[in-house]
Amino acid sequence: MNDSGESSMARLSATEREAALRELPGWRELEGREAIGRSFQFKDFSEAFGFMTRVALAAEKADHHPEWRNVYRTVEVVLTTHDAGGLTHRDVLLAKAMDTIAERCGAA
Ligand code: H2B
Repeated sequence: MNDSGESSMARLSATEREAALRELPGWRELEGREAIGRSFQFKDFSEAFGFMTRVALAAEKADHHPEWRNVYRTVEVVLTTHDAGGLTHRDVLLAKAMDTIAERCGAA
């Protein structure tokens, strides 16, 4: 793994988590768990599932996978790095990718 790959697997410090969240409006820190979460709303199930399909391909490519739950047009996401026991740069990257994909999929 290269340098950025290695650093992407290091747990973020509290200061780094704060800085990362400032760049991720809409995301929040979960209580009692070192993880971030966000809820996405789409027009209907088809758009929500389209979003999940695109994210799934990106997640598989990055070998970093979301915890998520879909109810009709809502997708609730939790990101953390189990391998590191907390939040890492990988979660921040996936959160940003999800925001970009959601915007393209017409998220509210
Ligand atoms: N996804 C997430 N969100 N956290 C991980 O720690 C993680 C993952 N680990 N996807 C990966 C896969 C790991 O289990 C494999 C073996 O690389």
